[in-house]
Order: sequence, then structure tokens, then C-alpha cells
Amino acid sequence: MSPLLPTPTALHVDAQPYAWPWNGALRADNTALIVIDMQTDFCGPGGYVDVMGYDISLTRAPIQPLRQVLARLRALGFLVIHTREGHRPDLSDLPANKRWRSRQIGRDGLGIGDAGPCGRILVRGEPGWEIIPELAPLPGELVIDKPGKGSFYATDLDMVLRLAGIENLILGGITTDVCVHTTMRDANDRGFECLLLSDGTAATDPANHQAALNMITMQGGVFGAHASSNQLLEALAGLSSI
Ligand code: C5J
Repeated sequence: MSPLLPTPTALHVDAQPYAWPWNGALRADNTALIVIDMQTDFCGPGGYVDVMGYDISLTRAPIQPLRQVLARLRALGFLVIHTREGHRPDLSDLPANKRWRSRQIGRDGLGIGDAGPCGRILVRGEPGWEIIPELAPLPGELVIDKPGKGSFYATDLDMVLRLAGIENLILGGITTDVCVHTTMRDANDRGFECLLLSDGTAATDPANHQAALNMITMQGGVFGAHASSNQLLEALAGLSSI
């Protein structure tokens, strides 16, 4: 670097178990936010999680923290990506065992692909599959449709991130122990430096949420790190808006 240019200052989030990202290179041009599966089926009345009999107040808890993080990251020009779990209407991408297991719990034996209060459960184009209005993508923001729990499997997410020069991922959404963790683990194996938002994610069981956070902190941060939305916002205060 030319001696006339200022040295970029390292920027860290006060995360667990280490100050994230590892190299202090937190910038709008190398970091993306991925908001995972904030769909009516996972956090809305009459959606899949509700039909299964879980408490949707748990999966709705990340909405407000995510709204704040989204507003700040959008203003700073960070890449924002949303994901949706869902299947083709003909269910040709729905494994039979996934469908069978989804029918073992909840109201009237309803499972993925069946008609529930918000349309066919986790089927693309149905009302329950839509991202909730509070966290609706802005025009132009990328939306990744995925048939599985992980956001990389059978999608072009990896290609999109690499072409955009992304090195760091901030992960929010639901559920911590299923789609968010699967995505984080896969992203980590692909070399992305991951931060999970502890209050920007939630599980259908609070103990599973806590366990998912604990798992991240093992082995010096085996999958990356976690921090609250406020800890992220405090670090971002060091960046100026575009
Ligand atoms: C689940 C998800 N839990 N988005 N999906 O089936 O975590």
C-alpha cells in the first residue's frame, strides 16, 4: 500500500468467543447479511410452525432486532440476501422422507405440501411461504429459494457471494438450530467468516437456541462467532453511511 494512503482501521464486533471478524476486515464491500426463512410458515399465525403446535412468539422474537440491523446495513450499502424454504407445487423436489416426517406432528396430520390455514405448507407461491411483511425484501434485494435446510444446497448462493466479493456473512433468521445452523456450518466449510446474531435468530425451543449458540463457541469458534444485534450496531457505528 502507498505510504500516502491511510491504513484501513480494523473493525471488530464484540462477539463470542472472539472479536469478529478474525482479521478486523468488516466492510460494506466484503460482508453480506443473510436473513433466513422469515416466512409466515415459520413465524406467522396459521403457518407451518403454528400448525405443528410450537409457540410462534419465540420465532417472532428476531423480527425487531432484524429490522434495526437491516435498516443500518442497508443505509451503509451492505449486500442483503433473503432466503425462503419451499418446494415446487408439484412437490418434485420434496423428498418422501421429509414429507412423511413433517406429518408426524401437529394438527390433523398436516405436513409439507398439504393445505393448511395459510395455503399449502412450504409450497412456493403460497401465502404461508411468503416472507413476512415486516421483513419484506426491498426491490432489487436477492432472494434465494431453497428446497432444503441449508441455503447453499441446490441454490446459486455460493456463486452470488463469490461474484460479489463477499468474505464475511452475518446470519439472522429462523430457526437457529435448523436452517440457520445448517447454513452457517456449510458457509464455514466454504471459507466464509460467519457471525450469527443471537437475538436476530430463534428456535422453536429456547434450549435448542442456547445450545446452538454454545456450539459455535467451541474450539475457539468452530463455526465462527455470535453477537447480539446491539453489539453489531455498536461496531457499525465506526462506519459512515453511503
Ligand atoms: C425448519 C427452518 N425448521 N427454516 N426450517 O424446518 O429452520
